Amino acid sequence: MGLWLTKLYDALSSFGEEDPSKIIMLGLDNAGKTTILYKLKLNEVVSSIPTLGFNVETVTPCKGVTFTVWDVGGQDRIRQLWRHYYSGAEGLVYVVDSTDTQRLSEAKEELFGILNSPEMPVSCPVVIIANKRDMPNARKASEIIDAMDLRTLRNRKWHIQSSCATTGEGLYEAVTELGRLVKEYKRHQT
Ligand SMILES: Nc1nc2c(ncn2[C@@H]2O[C@H](COP(=O)(O)OP(=O)(O)OP(=O)(O)O)[C@@H](O)[C@H]2O)c(=O)[nH]1
Ligand SMILES: [Mg+2]
Repeated sequence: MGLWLTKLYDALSSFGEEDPSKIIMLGLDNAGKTTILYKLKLNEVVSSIPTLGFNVETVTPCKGVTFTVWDVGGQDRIRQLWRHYYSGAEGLVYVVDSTDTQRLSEAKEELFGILNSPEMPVSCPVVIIANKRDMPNARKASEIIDAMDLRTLRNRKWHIQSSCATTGEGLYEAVTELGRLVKEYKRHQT
């Protein structure tokens, strides 16, 4: 009986576990992508230098949610490499520095460029992270929605969450919502 119960428990615990979902994390340079990745992975703030290539890590931020996250450098001259990562993406995390008001329109152009790219899977969901909310001059999520015309996003589910990557505030909410949207997206793919 004990063994039978153990087997049943094992079967139930693995129920619903699937392969990690492929998540690409993009956004302008200095937005906080690498800080977010390692806060999720290690719960530590790594002293990051600008990413010239990419970092890839598998993270399980909450039970039943496992992502393989591709964090690709956002400097202007290397943004042309982004499209090589789109294929098979099941979710996009787009990180915005909510204090960098001068570049919100550039951040918007790049986001719409990604979503209109033929290599980007149609209807793959997007979570926009409005990062650096700890700074006094940070714009609120509602202001970012307006400044980046996010309400004009069509044919895909999106969600915005403000965060502070260095303390981790808002990240759990962001990945929980991402997990939900990705699951829904994958269900419709099959
Ligand atoms: N105050 C504050 N600083 C942050 C936050 N998140 C990241 N930073 C800082 O912002 C700087 C850039 O962070 P990165 O994670 O390297 O940015 P990135 O988006 O990976 O940049 P690229 O690799 O160049 O594309 C670093 O000095 C971080 O410590 C935050 O939430 N609040
Ligand atoms: Mg980086």
